[in-house]
Amino acid sequence: MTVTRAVLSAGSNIGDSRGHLRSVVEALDGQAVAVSDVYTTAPWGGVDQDDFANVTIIAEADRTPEQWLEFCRERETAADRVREVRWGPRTLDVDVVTVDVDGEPVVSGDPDLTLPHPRAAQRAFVLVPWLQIDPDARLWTADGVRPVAELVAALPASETAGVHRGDPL
Ligand code: PH2
Ligand code: MG
Ligand code: MG
Repeated sequence: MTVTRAVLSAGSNIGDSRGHLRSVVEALDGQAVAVSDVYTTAPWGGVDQDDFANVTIIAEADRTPEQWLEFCRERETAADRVREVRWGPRTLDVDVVTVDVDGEPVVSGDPDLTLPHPRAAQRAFVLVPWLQIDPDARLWTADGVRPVAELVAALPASETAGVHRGDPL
């Protein structure tokens, strides 16, 4: 058995967003080690749409990276996710941000599961909630392993200004 540690980012801006986010934690069934509060976040990616509710989750289980992805896809399907506009509105999006195996980050260019998530370092809606639950978090980037706190500090104010901490899930 190999216990791996995954950082997952979940977002929703259609329907019962808190309920959709809660469904992810419930499905983890005790495998969630930490769950951030729910952040209200301005849409990232240039599509005009409602704000998102976002959480970042740290989970540990005997799952491979592919099995973490499968878990995410199952949760999206269970929330009646329809894939339409890229970066557009959705009932539930669950992304694998990082997976650590034996304390080392998995680095993969596989187009089905690129790890770490290729846009994580630019997304305040992923990093800010992650920092809340793990102030020492580090993220592998092409420039080396960087403290998430540094990555957040380096983001333009326009990115972080739209990210607002709300209540626990
Ligand atoms: N997800 C997207 C596109 N844009 N913006 C925010 N703030 N939060 C998201 O979860 C999000 C987004 C598609 O994955
Ligand atoms: Mg996404
Ligand atoms: Mg996704």
